[in-house]
Amino acid sequence: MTGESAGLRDLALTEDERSRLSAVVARLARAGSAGVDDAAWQARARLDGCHLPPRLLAAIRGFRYDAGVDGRLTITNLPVGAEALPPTPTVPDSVERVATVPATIAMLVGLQLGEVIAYREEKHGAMVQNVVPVPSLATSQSNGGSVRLEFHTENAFHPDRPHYVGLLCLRPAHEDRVGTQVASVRRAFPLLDEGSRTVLREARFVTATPPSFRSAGESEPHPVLSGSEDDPDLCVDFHATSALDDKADRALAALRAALTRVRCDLVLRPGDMVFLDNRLVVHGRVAFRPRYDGNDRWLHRVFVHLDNRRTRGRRTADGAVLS
Ligand SMILES: O=C(O)CCC(=O)C(=O)O
Ligand SMILES: [Fe+2]
Repeated sequence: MTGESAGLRDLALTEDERSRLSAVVARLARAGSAGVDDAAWQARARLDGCHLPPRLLAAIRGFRYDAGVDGRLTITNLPVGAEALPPTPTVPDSVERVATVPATIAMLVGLQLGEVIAYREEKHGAMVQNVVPVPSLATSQSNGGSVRLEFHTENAFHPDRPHYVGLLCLRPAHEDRVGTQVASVRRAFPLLDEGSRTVLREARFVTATPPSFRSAGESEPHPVLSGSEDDPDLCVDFHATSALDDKADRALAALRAALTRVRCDLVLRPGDMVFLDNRLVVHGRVAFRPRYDGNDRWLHRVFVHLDNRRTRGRRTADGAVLS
């Protein structure tokens, strides 16, 4: 692993940088009001994003090269216009199709990291998705729930799961401590014994489709750790992944314990955006008590892929939605 020299892991925008970013957002808004799912809008945003503050572009580039030991990049002081937000949505599958200021920012930054993509089967294939508590989903293991959300690789069951997950905070939770929890395999791996490491590398696990996907199903048997011997990739969902035998089950429990030991709690504030490397970290969330009063916690989520060609066969008309 190349360590921290690869780039900034935490970037707080200065007031000048914030203004420069606002100017890019305003210019994009003047170009027309087509939504963030429109291919022409995305093409424009991809180019306009090249004018983001240089330090931000450098941090994104460094993160893409190597996501660091913690597998995440946090950007703060983004000009999301938190004072002018509508009430937090409370319905299932809510998305932001309009090029609002926060949706534009999530897209601009995501499009510099890679290609922003979505899944036809999830949240209507919208690029910018709302992470908000939903009354009918309160007890579900989904981002609309408010019970503790187990550590997971995003869309672990999916062969084309996102390389990165971006979460932009628009509105914080009522309770200050409500946070996304993140744990990096780069920190947890050294804590695993040799026996568990070996088992986790074998195709002795299956992962079910999450409730957010319209079609139910299960993956083929897969390993949880793959790639490099000493710096592996991780793919697991502690709610949806099951071991196919007892030994594999014990290895899964050891991994969960190791990830829990090294986890970090991130309390995102309005204007904070975190990108997680979905190959290196799992994420989850603490339980919280929503009020459904229009002032609940509200994040925008975007998924980012590298290598657009790899998924071309599953993207209609070379668009950004995977079937
Ligand atoms: O609410 C959060 O902080 C994370 C939820 C989540 O796992 C997701 O939206 O993918
Ligand atoms: Fe997630």
